Amino acid sequence: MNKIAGLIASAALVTGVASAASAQQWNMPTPYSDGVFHTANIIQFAADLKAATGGEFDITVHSAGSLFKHADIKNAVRSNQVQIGEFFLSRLSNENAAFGLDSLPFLATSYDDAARLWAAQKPVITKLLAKQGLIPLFAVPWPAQGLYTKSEIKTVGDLAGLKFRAYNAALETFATLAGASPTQVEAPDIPQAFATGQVEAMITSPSTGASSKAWDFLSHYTPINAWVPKNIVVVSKRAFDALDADNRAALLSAAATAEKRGWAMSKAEAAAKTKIMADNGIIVVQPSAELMAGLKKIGAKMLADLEATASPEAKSIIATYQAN
Ligand code: PCA
Repeated sequence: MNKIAGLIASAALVTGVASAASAQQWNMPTPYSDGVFHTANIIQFAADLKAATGGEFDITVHSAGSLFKHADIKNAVRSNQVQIGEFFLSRLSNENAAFGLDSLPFLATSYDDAARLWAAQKPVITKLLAKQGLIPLFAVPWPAQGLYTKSEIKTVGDLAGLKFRAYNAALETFATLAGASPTQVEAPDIPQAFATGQVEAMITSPSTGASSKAWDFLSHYTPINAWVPKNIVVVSKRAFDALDADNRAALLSAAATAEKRGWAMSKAEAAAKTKIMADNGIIVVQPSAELMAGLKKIGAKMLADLEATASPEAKSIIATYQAN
């Protein structure tokens, strides 16, 4: 019996099976821990949906990669092992660069940029995901990505040789071009990776810095605001099409509310979580002009490389984004 069949069987034992025709019991794997605002937003999304449908539409959230590992969540939805799931959108850049543009260094660095980029990206990736039987429901950005180290970083040269935690291909390239040595580590595994010396520096949001208690294993945070990447929630088209009209409307309405709430939560996070880090002893250093110039040069090279080789879809998103 696979994990889902087991879950369904045990749920059926508890509830005594039969339910009204419109009752829906969905499972939703997510990658990040319960303390992370994305997860809190999704738990609220599930609660809103349940309340709006008088308890009929019930989504069980399986956070922190507990049901499916992050790398497997998209395919779990695609293959209808679960109806809905969340993942870090730019992880799909290996399928098409269109998915990865929100992680391209210094292309979109503010929430306004991120909103414009998402407006350009959404119609294109909606088409790409439709080919896989997936429908995007909503996307929520992380706060802008900053630099975490064990000493002050004054120039790109100071990053040379550092063992660097990465979470996707773009960050791996960025770290490599900065002379560092990247290793992929999932967010819930960050404390362990630093504790064992597997990594010694990272780029992530103040949210993840605080949720992984960065003060336990490093000392400096430099808000370079390098990009504003997003999580996306997708639903299987088959599961969506099987919903009755009321449940479908309730799902779309809860998703629209969650998207709005998620962006607002994200905007409140950067300052609040930077303060928590400072309160716990992290030294917050404003980046030097020299560091920013060096990092932006790497970003410009990555954009030029991408424009030389990218898919037509990715190019069209960049053109739309830069025209607006
Ligand atoms: N936190 C996640 C993705 C981006 C972010 O801010 C992570 O570090 O894995």
